[in-house]
Amino acid sequence: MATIRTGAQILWESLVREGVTTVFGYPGGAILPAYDAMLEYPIRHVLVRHEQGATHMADGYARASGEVGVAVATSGPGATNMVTGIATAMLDSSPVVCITGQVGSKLIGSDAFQETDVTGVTLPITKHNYLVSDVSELAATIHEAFYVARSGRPGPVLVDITKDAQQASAEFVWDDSPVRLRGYRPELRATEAEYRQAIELINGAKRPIIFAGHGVMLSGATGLVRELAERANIPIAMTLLGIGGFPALHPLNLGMMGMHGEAWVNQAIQEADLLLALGMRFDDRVTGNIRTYAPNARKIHVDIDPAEFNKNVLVDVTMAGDLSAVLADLLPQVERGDRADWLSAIAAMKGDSAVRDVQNLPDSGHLYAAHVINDLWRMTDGKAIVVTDVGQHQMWEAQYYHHQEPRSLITSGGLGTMGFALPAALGAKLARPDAEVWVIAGDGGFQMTMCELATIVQEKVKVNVAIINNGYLGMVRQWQEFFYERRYAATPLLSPDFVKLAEAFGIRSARVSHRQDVMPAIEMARAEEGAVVLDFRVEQEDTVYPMVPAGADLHAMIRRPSPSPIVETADD
Ligand SMILES: Cc1cc2nc3c(=O)[nH]c(=O)nc-3n(C[C@H](O)[C@H](O)[C@H](O)COP(=O)(O)OP(=O)(O)OC[C@H]3O[C@@H](n4cnc5c(N)ncnc54)[C@H](O)[C@@H]3O)c2cc1C
Ligand SMILES: Cc1ncc(C[n+]2csc(CCOP(=O)(O)OP(=O)(O)O)c2C)c(N)n1
Ligand SMILES: [Mg+2]
Repeated sequence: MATIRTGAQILWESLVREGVTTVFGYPGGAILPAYDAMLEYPIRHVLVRHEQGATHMADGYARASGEVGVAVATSGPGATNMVTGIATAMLDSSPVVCITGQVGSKLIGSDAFQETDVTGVTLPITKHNYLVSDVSELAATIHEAFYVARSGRPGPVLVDITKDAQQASAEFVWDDSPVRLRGYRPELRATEAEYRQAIELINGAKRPIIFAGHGVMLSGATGLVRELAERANIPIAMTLLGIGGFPALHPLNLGMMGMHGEAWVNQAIQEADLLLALGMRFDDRVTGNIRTYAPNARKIHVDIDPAEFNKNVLVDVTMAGDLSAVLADLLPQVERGDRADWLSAIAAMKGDSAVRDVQNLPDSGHLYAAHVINDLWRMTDGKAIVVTDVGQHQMWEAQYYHHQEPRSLITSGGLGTMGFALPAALGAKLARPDAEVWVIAGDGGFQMTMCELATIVQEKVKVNVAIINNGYLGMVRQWQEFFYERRYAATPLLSPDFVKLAEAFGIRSARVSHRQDVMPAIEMARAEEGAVVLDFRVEQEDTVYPMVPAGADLHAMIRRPSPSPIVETADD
């Protein structure tokens, strides 16, 4: 017997069959039929305070769990508010499906109330998008949207559904057989010749480095990467988004590469004879000047998206395919290695780095962001999910929180979206309710999406928030310090009293200005049942070191002066 459903019911029926249990959204006229039908389905709807928050929550949910995150909005302003979140997911290959309502199909093109051509607007920032105006196509479109979002290189997909398609009825037919799309081949395989070349280069290399990128996590390849590194004794460096793909405290782990990477990592890259790049895309934050990048190294690039090959860096061997599949085939042919000379040469490159580390400076009583983050790392045993915002605090997090687990650092890398952290953390916590989740945000970025504190309270979500409050748009101030003669145009930042603000939301809060108060505050936050906001008043003009100026040679890093001058804090 035919099962007749409205489009609105078909939408939820299809989402449930795709395994969706939670959606993040905000209602409005063009999506009202869908919201009305939602009440009949086993779906948790999280009412956000701004649709940007919904997309970041869906993104955080996806990054924490590996499942597709779902965001819902109405037409026009609801949909356009999603744009930043969609672009954020696109640049970091995060699988998100956005559902938007659209005006009735007969009104399209008439500048109807709240009409925006959202498929047009989001065309360049989605992996794919759809406009559905025929109810009979809805179920198959949702199935296809999830397939596109999660297959191959993941990414955001938007499905815009006209109001009449939500209201009309059709037979519900669910076909969950594998989707085949003309021109879309996510299951590429490297050739035999490429395997042979790669093996020859790996086994013959004297100074190799493995690059672990975000693809390690997306592919679930952490175990295989570790096997490879340990078998061949090859040190590993990580991109920002690759952090967690290899245990931070493992002896072969070098740390982060690139603009704010460890000095010895960048130096080692410049001296390496082989780079084995796994699921990373040679972002400009990673390479610095391409012309002088890793001049002595042969390069092997493994990636699921062949569009990344030779895009930024010319390589010797390309290997298309899912990283886990490629490594599984490669591993048996990799010879056991020693490479003790190379490892000790890199150890020597560390030189006086420890002396320059803020952690090792004499305690002046001043509070540095590094202290806060390092204490948080120690107290959570490196096992929390940390969701960062964008700026100096983000880089210090990467340097001072030593992630042992995959998917435990969630951060906006490619788009660098301020305002990401708080909503993304809410999404991460709902995806992994048993995990301890911390937000590390700047005083600037926190203010961009702090309205989601209300969502956190309404949904009773336990996340802890550490605001690294330096009174500046710190990362921009740092660029002004280095490259604009300290002309601080529009970077000093007035903030509300974050403690009172949190209290207005019904959230417990505390201000911390001294180093000895950091741990007790973290302890308080961890013990509290509900969310907690901590306002850490840190050194105002501290700087992220090392820094490779944009476009400079990777080895031309600006280093922390040694010993570092201590400057005044906000409290002095
Ligand atoms: C203020 C700021 C400073 C920054 N500084 C640095 C820095 O110093 N160092 C740094 O590293 N980054 C830095 N970044 C981040 C940087 O901009 C990039 O986001 C980051 O380097 C990208 O890392 P990635 O290539 O590993 O990940 P992505 O950009 O997510 O790329 C992942 C790659 O993996 C591939 N992939 C996906 N799935 C699979 C699979 N199953 N199998 C194989 N391949 C797969 C994809 O096709 C893609 O090529 C900074 C960002 C900001 C905002
Ligand atoms: C939405 C958005 N607008 C502007 C920027 C440019 N930007 C990058 S870092 C930064 C400063 C961030 O300040 P804050 O949140 O206080 O963090 P801090 O650097 O001080 O740790 C700015 C303005 C951005 N990344 N995102
Ligand atoms: Mg700041």
